Formats: sequence, structure tokens, C-alpha cells
Amino acid sequence: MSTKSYALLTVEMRGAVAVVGLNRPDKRNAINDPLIDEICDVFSAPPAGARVIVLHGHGTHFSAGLDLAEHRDREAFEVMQHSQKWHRTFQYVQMGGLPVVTALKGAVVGGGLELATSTHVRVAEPSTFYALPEGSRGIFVGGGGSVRIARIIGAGRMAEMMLTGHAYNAQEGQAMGLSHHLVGEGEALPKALELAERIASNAPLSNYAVINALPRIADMAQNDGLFAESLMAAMTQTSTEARDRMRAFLEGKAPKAGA
Ligand code: 1HE
Repeated sequence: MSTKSYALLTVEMRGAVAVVGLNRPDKRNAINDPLIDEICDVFSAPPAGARVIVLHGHGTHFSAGLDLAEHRDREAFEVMQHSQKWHRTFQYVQMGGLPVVTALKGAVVGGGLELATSTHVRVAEPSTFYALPEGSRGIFVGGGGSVRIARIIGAGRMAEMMLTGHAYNAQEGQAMGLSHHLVGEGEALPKALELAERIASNAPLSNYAVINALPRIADMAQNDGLFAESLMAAMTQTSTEARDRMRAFLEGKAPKAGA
């Protein structure tokens, strides 16, 4: 299947999985304006037939974050608009409708960590390290990190990373929930593809519910969250696909949980 071509991204279809690669390795996949525009384009309109997206970085690093070369001379209003463009883009990544599995290695830094934490399942290699050097660069996060990273590792730990420049290694990141799987060197992309195929075999409506309802419910008061959960349950469980899948299990034709 042919896919749109990009200058700073690779995009290829592997069955129902769209594999998207950040392709600026000479600059450690630092995210400049053309790259954020391309990320926005592909995640707002994923290739036809895609049920899951795998995101990875070409070269030895996932991403060195914001392209600092572009940012020296911006006015406050320009930075505000730039930050909101990143927010729109990462909102498409998180809630565009398709689950995203990320393969991490090397630097997952600043905006690179903001991008990674917009994705749903993260697989890291031993070379991975996580840092928020914004403090030492004289800036603040602007790609949603104060919301998404803080919700994963806690605002206190995020403050510590930003204030001290402390980088956490792959094992520490795994313990903190920054990755969900820690695999060997060179194994993150294959593992991400394996997980993506598994996710692609789920009912699309269930996948949609998981990635769209869970983060919203997490923002709600308990009573509202419980009500929203019931609505989502009513939608998914009354779908034809759910009925077929439950019948298949009861007839012994579907795999058991944990298999
Ligand atoms: C860059 C960038 C970048 C590399 N913007 N050009 N991010 C940072 O503060 C991280 C800055 N980067 C680094 O600390 C290091 O580059 C790495 C640890 C990621 C990798 O080190 P290394 O030794 O493999 O590569 P390098 O030699 O430092 O960099 C290779 C080239 O990439 C070099 O350019 P060259 O023309 O001299 O070859 C670097 O200048 C370039 N490069 N990182 C621009 N980030 C929405 S708000 C988000 C806020 C943030 O993301 S703040 C964090 C910014």
C-alpha cells in the first residue's frame, strides 16, 4: 500500500500497523517546525487501513526534544502559538483514535519525553535515558509535559528532573512508569511491532474507548467518571463485534486471558 511521503518522517505500512520513524538522526531527531508539522499531519490523518501506529526514532536516539536552534529569537506570542501547535499535535497522538506504541532508545529528552508520554505503550532499550534539561536551557516545558509527564511520574519528581537536570536510566524509567517494557539493545522496535499486532487484533471500538475514555475519566470527579464509564461500557458491549467475540469465547474458540 502506498503512503504519503515526508521529508523528516518515514511511514510504512506493515499489515494494519503504520510504522512512523522520526528521521532526523544527524540532529538526534530534535523537533523543529517542519518535523512537528509532519507529525501533526500523519497523526491527524493516519494512513488508510492503519489500526495501530508504532513510533520510533532513526539513529541512536529517540529524540533530543525541541530544536534549540530555531528558538533563540522568538517573541512571547510566537512561543505561545508554537507551544499550542505542539499541544494540538500531541493531542492527535494521544486521542487521535489509534493506539500508539513507541520504541525508545538513547535520549528521550525534553520535548522527546513529551512526545513519548503522549503515546500509549512504551518499550525501552537499555540505552534509553530520560531528562528534562529545560531548567539549564532557561526555558519551561511547552509540549504538554507539565500535564502528561507529571501524571505519570508525579509533579514532585518532574520538578526534581527540571531543577537538577537529573537523567534517569532505562531501568529507573521502567520503575517510574516511563516505559512499560524494557527489552535488550536493538529489540525495542521488534517488540513494539509485536505488541502493535496484538493491539490491532482487538475490537477497534474497545481500543478507541481505552485511549479516549481513560484519560478523560482520570480528569473527572469520581461520580462523573463512573457515569462516563457506564456510557462507554454500554457502547462497547452492545456492538456486534463484542457479541461475536463473547460468543466465540463461550464456544471455546477464543484465546483465554493471559495467553
Ligand atoms: C540539536 C539538539 C537540539 C542535538 N536542538 N540541535 N533538548 C536538549 O537540551 C538536548 C540537547 N541535546 C543533547 O543534549 C545531546 O545532543 C544528546 C544527549 C541528545 C545527544 O548527544 P550526542 O553526543 O549523540 O550528539 P551531539 O553531538 O550533541 O549532537 C549532534 C547534532 O545534533 C549537533 O549538531 P551539529 O550540527 O553540531 O552536528 C547538535 O547541535 C544537534 N542537536 N540536540 C538542536 N535539541 C515544546 S518545549 C520542549 C522543550 C525542550 O525540549 S528542552 C530540551 C531541549
